[in-house]
Amino acid sequence: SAQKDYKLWLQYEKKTSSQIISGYISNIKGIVVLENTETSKIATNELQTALSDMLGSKIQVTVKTEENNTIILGSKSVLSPEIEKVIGSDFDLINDEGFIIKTVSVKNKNHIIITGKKDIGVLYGVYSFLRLIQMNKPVKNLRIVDAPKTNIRILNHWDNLDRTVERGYAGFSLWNWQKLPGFIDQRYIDYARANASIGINGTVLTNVNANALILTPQYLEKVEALASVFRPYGIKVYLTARFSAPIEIGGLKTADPKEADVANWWKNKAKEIYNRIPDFGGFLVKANSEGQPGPQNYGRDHVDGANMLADAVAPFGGVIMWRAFVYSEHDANDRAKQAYAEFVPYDGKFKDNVIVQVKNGAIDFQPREPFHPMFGAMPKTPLMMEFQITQEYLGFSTHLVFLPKLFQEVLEADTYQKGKGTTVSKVIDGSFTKTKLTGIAGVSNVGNDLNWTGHPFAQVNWYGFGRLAWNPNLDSEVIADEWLRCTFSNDENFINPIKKMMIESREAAVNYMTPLGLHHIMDTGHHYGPGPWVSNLSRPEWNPVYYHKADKNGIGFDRSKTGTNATAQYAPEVEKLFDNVETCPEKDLLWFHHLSWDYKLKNGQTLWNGMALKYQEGVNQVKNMQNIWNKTEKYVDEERFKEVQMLLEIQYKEAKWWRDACLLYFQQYSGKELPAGVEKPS
Ligand code: GCW
Repeated sequence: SAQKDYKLWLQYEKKTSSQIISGYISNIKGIVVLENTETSKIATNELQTALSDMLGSKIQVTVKTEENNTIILGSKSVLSPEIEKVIGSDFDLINDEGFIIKTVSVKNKNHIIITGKKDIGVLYGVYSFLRLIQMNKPVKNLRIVDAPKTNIRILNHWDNLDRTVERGYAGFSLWNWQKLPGFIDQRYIDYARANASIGINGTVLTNVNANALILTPQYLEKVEALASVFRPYGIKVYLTARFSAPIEIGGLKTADPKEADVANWWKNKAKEIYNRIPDFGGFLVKANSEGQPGPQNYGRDHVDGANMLADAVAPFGGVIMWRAFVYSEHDANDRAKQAYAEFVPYDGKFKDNVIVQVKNGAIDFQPREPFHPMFGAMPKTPLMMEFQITQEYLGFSTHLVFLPKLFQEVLEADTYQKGKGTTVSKVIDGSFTKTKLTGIAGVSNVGNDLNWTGHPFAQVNWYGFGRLAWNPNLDSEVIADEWLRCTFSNDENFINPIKKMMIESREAAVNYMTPLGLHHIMDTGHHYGPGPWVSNLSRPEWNPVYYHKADKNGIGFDRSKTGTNATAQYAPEVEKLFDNVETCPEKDLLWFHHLSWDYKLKNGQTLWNGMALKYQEGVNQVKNMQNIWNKTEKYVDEERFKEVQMLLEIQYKEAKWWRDACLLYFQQYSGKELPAGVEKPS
């Protein structure tokens, strides 16, 4: 039912095996709660209702610590000395958001302790414990010690105040500004709960392109109401700061960051916000990017702008997330090089509470991009990752594409900036920069659709983002496994094929959209479907032809030293790897090289034939996904089964559309026949 879709990965389905139930019940006779904070109440309620639902009988909450086989909930400061002693040095292994789940024996009684340094750790521990039960895992002799590896684990909503969502494909914005602050939609609470269950601890409510109105008292009152809902779930609210706000809502003549009036305006604005929201997270800023205002309008630079804002929020512990997504039409040579060129010289110049937010690749959330060369190139500056969870270039919420696979590929990439093993994840978790501020942002795919994300399988992209933000080293296969069990079923006959389908889905999308390093060949504006022929846009670097550069001699963007030399922005080892067409991974081939149609691929095929076969492979993979899904009817509720079935049918049709459109278009240049095995366009 629609309700199932709504419940996301928190289904808490009743166990059907009485053996499994009695196994759990023997270890869980009741819940003992040691503290009474808002967060602790949420943890208790979640644990009690989830256990009662899954085990089919009410698990009681008591205060009697002397009973046997209870779960004891409480943060470090409220534990009895005996319990604190048995937890012992495990507390040294976690930070303030971490948790410990441990089976202990105290005065001859067994307990499962769920604790942390703070009550939020207890809440995270409860979700982790419930996940074990959701997955039918044993809860005997537990010792789980876990803590997030990044500080800021945040969703970026590209939500406008009129409730449209830029690049949002799941309905309108969740935030009902008109009814706030008086009306608290249950959905806000459910949103907070879903985020807390995967460790997300921040949310930017407004679009990076949004206007400045959100910073006026009328709106701040509404923001305050949302912040109060989210607070006990460990979630801080952040806002976008439009750089020209002092002019638009402040009545000033300028937004020059070096003007005292401007700096003061921001200081007062920060004070006003913190008066309402003492734990306000800070600002996210898109400046001098795609026409947005910024310090460069006044002859100042990113450092001037970011540091001025940083000073305004610093007294309150706020941070500035300053985006590095910049490119200019005045440098049409290679857009991929511009952010690095502009930002790397600023290394070490930003204030301590500034973190620079960098997209995973240098162009724009393409189905595949090599990792952004800024990662590892600014050792004295905290950099945070910006992933896109919403599928702007990956089939919106119509195509099934499992993004944790993409995220993992980027996080595992080796920058070599401090020798082998300097992976992007080590830049992100701060072990490379040794900076205190760390973070991962995900552009949210959530809207007011009944199922939150449009496609039932797009829920896993939200889930997986949160899990990877918590632990950037997590394997995407583990994420798929967890999510499937918590969302659908523990039946191996379902899990195994569907997991495989999910894991392959990302490569399938790359194959039928942009194989072999092709990129940015989607249609204009909406970015849906193929458009490699588009060449008439006002800015050269918006045109797909700028990226594929196909002509009768070949195809691809030469970013090697014979071309734009973008490869020189990477560490020498990586530069060499990408620069040499022999060693450049074939998945990135046309990103870095312009090659003749007869160029021989590793498998002996010509580039033209190999490309055509990749497009066909993508189509075949989607067909295969359909076959796999069609066999799952008996494991899935009818509604979700049918939804996914219909969506896969559209995806199949559109995979063929991509294949046919791209191959017919490129064929004009290659002048070659399609190889055997590639279906003729119908
Ligand atoms: O991905 C592109 C999008 C814009 C977006 C911009 C950005 C929010 O097409 O819609 O604007 O990037 O990230 O700033």
